[in-house]
Amino acid sequence: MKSKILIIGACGQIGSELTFKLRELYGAENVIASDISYSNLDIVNSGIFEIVDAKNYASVKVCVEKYKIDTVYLMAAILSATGEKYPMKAWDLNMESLFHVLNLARAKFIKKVFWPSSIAVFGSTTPKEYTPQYTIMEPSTVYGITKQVGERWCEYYHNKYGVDVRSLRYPGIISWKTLPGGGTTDYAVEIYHKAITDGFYDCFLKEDTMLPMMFMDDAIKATVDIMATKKDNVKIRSSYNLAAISFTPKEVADSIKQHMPDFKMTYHPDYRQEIANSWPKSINDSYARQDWKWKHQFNLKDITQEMLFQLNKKYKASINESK
Ligand code: AKB
Repeated sequence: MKSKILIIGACGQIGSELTFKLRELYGAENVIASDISYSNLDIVNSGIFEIVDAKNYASVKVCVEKYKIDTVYLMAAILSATGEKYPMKAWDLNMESLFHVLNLARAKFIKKVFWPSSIAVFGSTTPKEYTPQYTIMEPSTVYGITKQVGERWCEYYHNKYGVDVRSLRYPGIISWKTLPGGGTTDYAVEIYHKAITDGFYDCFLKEDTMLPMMFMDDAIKATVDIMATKKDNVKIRSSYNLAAISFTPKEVADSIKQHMPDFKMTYHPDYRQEIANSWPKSINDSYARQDWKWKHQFNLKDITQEMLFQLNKKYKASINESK
């Protein structure tokens, strides 16, 4: 029997692309997209879509039972920057949604769970370069705290109740289809949009702020791969370090200038600088590479080329549509 998949938070940056990929791989009829509102019409109109409130156990359970779901990807979350503005909202959404899904797995309504963690689990006392899987973790953001606590609960549910939960510590994710919302690494997506629309970007981080980053295609591949691999290969049940590349805002600006020599960038660091300062500069993901053969593909040059190409097409198409 084919697996039935539910994506919670399917309208978001990663959830939307994951939905498209899983439909391509497992058939549109087997992948149910859900979110709290109809905020992404490309997703809403692309297949089965349900309104699901991730904070409400009954809302999630009704959908799981309706479609006989066996696998849940829980992508709904409040990210680092928004989390600092609304700490209790971030705590409530990020933790309640995780418990609902873990409890559904514990009660055997579902068999498998994917839950994203983040480099935000690390803090200013963590070694910054090539940050190891097992190290000091003292996150300073509410988002980071929810991810660290969530990791502990995932491991606990696996060890105590046999829940098959799998997780990745995503770095900043760069993509062109859906905008990210409320993260500290969002500058690395906004910069490409602004380069095309304004030829100029005012960055909220300092020019030399090095952070771990990854192109969306690589992030989706990692997610699909860890979920598809044999149970025994998943040796870490908290969350795996995951890495591709690291760069600074200045390095992205320089790579854009290779294609658009007149592109200009200014820097006005805001409260997000402090968050970025507390995160690693680069990540050691050797366990993922060893356990389930993770390998990234895209470097900064590839990413810039693809982002500018796809966004140019997208903006031209929307101008033509409005004529
Ligand atoms: C954020 O910036 O909050 C996220 C993340 C690194 O988890 N993109």
